Amino acid sequence: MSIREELKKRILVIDGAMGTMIQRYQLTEEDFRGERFKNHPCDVRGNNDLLNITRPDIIKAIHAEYLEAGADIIETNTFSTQRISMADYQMEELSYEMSFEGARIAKEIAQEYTLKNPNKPRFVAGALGPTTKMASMSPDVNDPGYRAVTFDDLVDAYYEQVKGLIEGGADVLLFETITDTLITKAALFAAKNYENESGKKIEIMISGTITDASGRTLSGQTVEAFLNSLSHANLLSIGLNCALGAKDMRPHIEELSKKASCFISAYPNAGLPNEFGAYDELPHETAHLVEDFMANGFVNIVGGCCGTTPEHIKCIAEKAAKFTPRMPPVPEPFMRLSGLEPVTLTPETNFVNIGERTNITGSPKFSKLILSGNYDEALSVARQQVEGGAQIIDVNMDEGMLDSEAAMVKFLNLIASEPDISKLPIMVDSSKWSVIEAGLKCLQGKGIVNSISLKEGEEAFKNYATKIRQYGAAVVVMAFDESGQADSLQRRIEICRRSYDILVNEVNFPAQDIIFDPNILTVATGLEEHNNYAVDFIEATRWIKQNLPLAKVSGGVSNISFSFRGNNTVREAMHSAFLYHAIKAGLDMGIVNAGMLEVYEEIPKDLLELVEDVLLNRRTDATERLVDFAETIKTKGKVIVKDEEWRKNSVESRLSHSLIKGIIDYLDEDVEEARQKYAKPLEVIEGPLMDGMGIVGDLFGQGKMFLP
Ligand code: THG
Repeated sequence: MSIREELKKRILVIDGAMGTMIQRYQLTEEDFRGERFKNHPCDVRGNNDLLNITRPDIIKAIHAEYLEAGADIIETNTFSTQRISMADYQMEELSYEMSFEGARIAKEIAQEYTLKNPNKPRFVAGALGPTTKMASMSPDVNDPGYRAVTFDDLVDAYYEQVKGLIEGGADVLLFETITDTLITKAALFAAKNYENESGKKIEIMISGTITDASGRTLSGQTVEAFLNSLSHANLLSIGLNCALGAKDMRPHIEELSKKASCFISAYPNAGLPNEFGAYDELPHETAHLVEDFMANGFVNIVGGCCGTTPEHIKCIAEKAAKFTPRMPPVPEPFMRLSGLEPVTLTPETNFVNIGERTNITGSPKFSKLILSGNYDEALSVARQQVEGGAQIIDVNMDEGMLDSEAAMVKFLNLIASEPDISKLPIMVDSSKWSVIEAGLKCLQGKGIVNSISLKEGEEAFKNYATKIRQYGAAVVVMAFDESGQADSLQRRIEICRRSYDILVNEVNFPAQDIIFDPNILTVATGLEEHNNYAVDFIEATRWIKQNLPLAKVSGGVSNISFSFRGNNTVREAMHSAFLYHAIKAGLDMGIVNAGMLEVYEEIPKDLLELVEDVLLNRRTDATERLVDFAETIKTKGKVIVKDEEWRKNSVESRLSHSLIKGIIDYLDEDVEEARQKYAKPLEVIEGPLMDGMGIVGDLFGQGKMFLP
C-alpha cells in the first residue's frame, strides 16, 4: 500500500519530537561516542543523529513508543545528517551512513507494526532539516551580497543524504522546518537528480516554518509565495511545523489548504516555549487545537513537533480517527510566480509590466554603474522600476567587458536583501545558458528564464527546458530556430507551434508556464521589408492565444522604436499605441520602461495618427511622415512646455486628470477646494475621487493604460 493511496482514505498521524525523547535518556559523551568514536577529535554529545550508529537501540525504542501511540508515519532521526551540519562535529564523512542507518532502523520497526496490523500500514519519512546555513541571506551585515553556502554545495550535501535515506528504506522524504526556500529548492533539485539516476520514484513532503506574527518565513516569503516556489516538484504534501504552536499556525494552514493542490500536513509545537525553553501545552490541549484543523477539513497529516510526546500523539491519533481527510482542490492552470510575494496571472489579470532598466545593454546608466562596480546605485535602478509600477524585474548582464555570470549572481544576491525589490519575481535575461543557470541558483522565488529557443536545435532546447523545470522557473521562448529569427507571421507561427508541441508533449512542461516572444522588431527603419513587423507581431500574438492553450505572450516593447532613439516623445507614443493594439490581440506582458508608459488616450491626436500609420502599416509614406514630424519635435528643443489648459476646468475634472496622469502638484489645493464645495469630506472621496478612479479603471479595462 502506498502512502499516496492511504492518504486518500484517512488522516495520517505523524510522530512527535525526537530530541526531547532522547534527552530523557540523559546520555553522556561516552554514550554518544561508543567504541567506534572513542578517539574522535572533538566532543560529539548533542549530535543526536550519531546515535543511529552508536545507540540504535534507543532510537528504535523511541520509534516504537510513537508507533504504539498510533503514529502512521515515523520520522527518521536524520534531521542534520547532511555534511554541512555534520561539519560542526567533524563528521562530514558519516553523512551517508548516518542517513542510511536512520532509515534502516525506522523501517525495521515500522514493518514490525505493519505486520501486526496490516490494516494500518506504517510509513517511514526520511527527515531532512534546513542545514545550519542560509542561502538567500548574508550572515554579514556589512556585506549583503555574501553567501555562506552556494546552491551547488547544498545540492551535493542533500544528494548524499537523500541517497542514504532512500537506500536505507525511507518511503518518503520530508524536508522540514524550512526557513529558507532557496535551500529547499536546492534539496528538491538534489532529490530529482537522485530520482533520475536511480530510476526510483520519490515521494516528497514539504514542511515550512513561520516564525512570527508577520506570517512570513524567516527568509521573508509569504505562505503563497513559498507554495509557488516549490510547486514544480509534484509534492505529496505541503504544510507547516515547529515555531508557532497550533493556535497561531491556524490561519496559515487554512490558507495553504485552500491554495495547495497536494495533501496538507500540520505538526505544531506543544504551544510556545516557557521562559526555560520547555513546552507546557498538555496532550489534550494540543489535540484539541489540532482537532479544529481536522474538523474544518484543512489537513491530511497531523502530528507534533518540539515539546510533543507519545502522549500528545496518542491524543491526536484518537481524534484523527474520527475525521475524514481533506480533498485537495484541482488547481486552476494559472501561471504562479513569486518573489517574497506571489504573482498570479489569471485570465482576468491586466497587462503585466516587466521592468527593462536593469539591463546592461538597455540602459547606459545601469551599464556605467555595473561596469564601475557601483552596485548600490545599480540597485536604485531596480527600485525605480518597482516604484514605476513594474511587477517583474528583468535582469540582463550580457556585456563583453564583464564576467556576466559573476555580475548576475552578485546583483541578484543584492536584490535578495532588499525586500522592496525582492518582493517581485525575477526574470533572468541572458543569451548565455551559463549566466541563466547561475541566476536561477540565486532565486528563492519562482522566476522566469528569458530565454530559450530552437536556435541550437531540438536536443539543446529540450535539455534547457528540462533543467529550467528542475529549477522551478517559467520560461520565455523566442521565435527563433535553426535557420534564424522569425521575421514573418508564418515563420513566427511555425516556430511557436513546434516549440509548444515539444515542450508540452515531450518535456512535460506546464503550458501555463510557457511565455512566447514572437519578436518585437524595429519599424520605421527606412527598409520596406520592416514595414509589417508590428502587424506581424500583433497577429502572431492573436494566433498564439487562440491556438496554443494556456501559453502567454510577451515582448521587448522598446525595441519597436529604436529608429527614434533620443526622441522620447515619439518613442513613448509608439510604445503606448503598440501596446494598445497588442494587448487587444492578447499580449499578456511586456518588458517596458516601467513608469514611462503614456496613457493611450493622452497621445496627441496628430502624433497618434502618424504613429499608428507606421505601426499598422497603413500608408507607404508612413515612415517618412513620422520622421518629418519627429524632426519638428526635436527642433523645438528640449524646453518642455507645460500644458496648463486643464487647470481651467472644473475641480472634479482637474482631480480626475491628476489621478490619470499621476500629477501630485495640485492635489492639496484641488482637494481642499472640493472639500469646501461639498458638505462632508467623505463626499469628496465618494464623489470626484472615486469618479476619477473609475476612469482609471475603465482605461485599464480597455487596455489604454498600462501601469498597476
Ligand atoms: N525579448 C526578450 N527579452 C529582451 C528583449 C526582447 N530583453 C532585452 C530587450 N529585448 C528588452 N529590453 C530593453 C531595454 C532597454 C531598451 C530596449 C529594450 C531601450 N533602451 C534605451 C535605448 O537603447 O535607446 C536606453 C536609452 C537610455 O536609457 O537613455 O530602448 O525583445 N524576451
